[in-house]
Amino acid sequence: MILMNKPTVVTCGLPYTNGLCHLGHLRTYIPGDFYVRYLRRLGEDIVFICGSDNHGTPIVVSAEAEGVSPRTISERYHKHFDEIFKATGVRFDRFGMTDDPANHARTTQILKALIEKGYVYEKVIQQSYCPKCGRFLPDRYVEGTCPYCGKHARGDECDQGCGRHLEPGEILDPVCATCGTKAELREQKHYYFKLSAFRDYLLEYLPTLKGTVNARNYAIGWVENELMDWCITRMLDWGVAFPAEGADGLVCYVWVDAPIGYMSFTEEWAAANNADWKKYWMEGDRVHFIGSDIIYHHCVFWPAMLHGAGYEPPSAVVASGMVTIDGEKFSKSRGNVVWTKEDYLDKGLPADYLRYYLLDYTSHTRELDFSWKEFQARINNELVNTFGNFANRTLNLIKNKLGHIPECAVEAPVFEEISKSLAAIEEAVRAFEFKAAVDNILLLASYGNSYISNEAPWKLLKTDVPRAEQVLRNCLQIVKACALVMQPAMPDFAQKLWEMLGYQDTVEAHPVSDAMVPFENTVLGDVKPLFARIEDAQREELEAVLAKRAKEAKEASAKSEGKSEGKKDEKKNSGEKPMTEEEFEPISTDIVTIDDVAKFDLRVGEVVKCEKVEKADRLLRLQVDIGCEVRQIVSSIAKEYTPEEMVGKKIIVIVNLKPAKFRGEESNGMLFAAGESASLLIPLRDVPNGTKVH
Ligand code: B3M
Ligand code: ZN
Repeated sequence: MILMNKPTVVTCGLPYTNGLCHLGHLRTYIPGDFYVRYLRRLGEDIVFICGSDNHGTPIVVSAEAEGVSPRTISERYHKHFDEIFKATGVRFDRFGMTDDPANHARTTQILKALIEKGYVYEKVIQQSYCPKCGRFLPDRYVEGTCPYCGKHARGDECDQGCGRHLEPGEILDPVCATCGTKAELREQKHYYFKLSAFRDYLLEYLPTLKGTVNARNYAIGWVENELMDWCITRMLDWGVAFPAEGADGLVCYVWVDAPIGYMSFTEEWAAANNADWKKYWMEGDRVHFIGSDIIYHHCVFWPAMLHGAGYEPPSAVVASGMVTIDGEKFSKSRGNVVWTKEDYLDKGLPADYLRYYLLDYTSHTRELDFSWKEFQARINNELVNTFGNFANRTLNLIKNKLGHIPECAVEAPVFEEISKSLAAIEEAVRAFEFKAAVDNILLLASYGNSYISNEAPWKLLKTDVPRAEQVLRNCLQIVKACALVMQPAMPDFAQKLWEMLGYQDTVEAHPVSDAMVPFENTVLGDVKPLFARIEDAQREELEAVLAKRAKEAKEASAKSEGKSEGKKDEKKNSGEKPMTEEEFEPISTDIVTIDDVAKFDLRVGEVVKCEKVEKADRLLRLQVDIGCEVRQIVSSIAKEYTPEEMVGKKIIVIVNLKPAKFRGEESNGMLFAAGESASLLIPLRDVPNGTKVH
């Protein structure tokens, strides 16, 4: 948890300018924006910074493909992201470009400082060179095999295997990504950053790094295991020129100047607002919101660079889990993507619904699944039925039935409840538990909803008007509190509610603590339903867009591969073909300890009997001998295995799992299987039933 009273700069990872914004991006930005908005309403001094990441080979490759300059393509996508952020209420104080002069200047200054302090050295390395294209092959220009895990890898990242950053020259069997020619190795001079010299520093610093635990643990594990020096130059003519004598033609690696953007954009903001950027970077706190695939860059490279150049390292790194769509990995090539503009905003859906979904679906570090069905259910059940219902019932009764604002004082238990909510929300926000924060906002509305239902002021109005007034007075205070605390999550709806409450100013101008100030207006504004339902027909239309895109992508890929779908699946299941980028599920950053693993009591068991479960075409009922007893386990592998083929198999089972029922059948344990073909985990050598797996 960060308790701030210092000036704080909050940043979000910089989107590359070679693609459109999709929901995966917003998983980081919306919680970042929520955090900033909430803390500002607690009175904190925060500057919120982001920008676009313009350098690096992917952008050069896209620009070449389109026949435009990398600057042109960068400006186009920069504008796109800027517009999306404005439309989704993600309000950066500065949204800069890494190719702008301020970033060139600050990157040059930092590199010069590192060179001067002896943290940079020259080295001649063997670099891939394409004899056909007649050029060196930095990063995305080369493909080959990852030297660590053997999977297909691209350029500077093993993106289909272990996820490691790869240094120039490390990739095995390199081929030119443009023309497919086998690459030659040629000598080239590069500059290296002595990352290895920062091992002790990082091991001391990282345990103090705040933010989400996935970021800290992942980085510590990395530094403890290996810390290699880092090649920080590339032979390209797009990027920040490397400021060493004799470094002609070399620019710095994109991961050097990209995070420096956080700093240079703060400088740009400060220059335009007569503020002091150093106050934020040297004295205050720096909080970085990122996706969990770039933890390494933010928790290892970046603090070492900052420290080496004489700046303060990040105070907190907040890493969000990845997004899946309908349970499947996000994939542009498979059409499994929801574009923020085309699929969401252009359909007239309120940005606040998406903000709510992304904040409240699950905790920040976990994988977030998006489906239109779940989206509809959450909006209708939680926002419309609970929040909206409570606010509208209260305001309608006062405006249309009572006819005036009750004048009695709010009862103490109501203020106690509001006060408890304020404390719980603040604690959750400061601990980066955004789901818990939004849950607590909803809980306040739900408390109000139960209160109004139980007290039934519409009945009291006929029997006991003073009591009805008291109840409605209490409800009105809760509605006011709800509007104040919901604003950072759903700014547009909060403002609407605020105006219904009769306020003329913005809700944002008020600290959240005003929730404890008695409602002061003498008249209400226009009262209208706060939230609109998502109807089934609309959901079906939205689903159809996704389905159509996936179908088209499938057809296009079948066509380009010239194979029938059947054949393709067969191959995929046979294990001959390496996984594609889309098939590979990212390694979880949700780190567990040995103690967590030790909780799983895994045993070797033998299937002694196996039958199909009636009326459940996916389920098999297995009797498994685990040494001391025969256990019944129900497993959804009926499509992959016949009962006959299961009998006699030795498998691995977890035996201390809480029993569960499937289609009325008790299952007392679970077996393990890999992939879509449900390849069973079996012991390689024969061991007695009941043998423990360590
Ligand atoms: N441009 C995008 C990514 O890898 C990359 C982030 C830079 S943050 C300094 O997610
Ligand atoms: Zn790898």
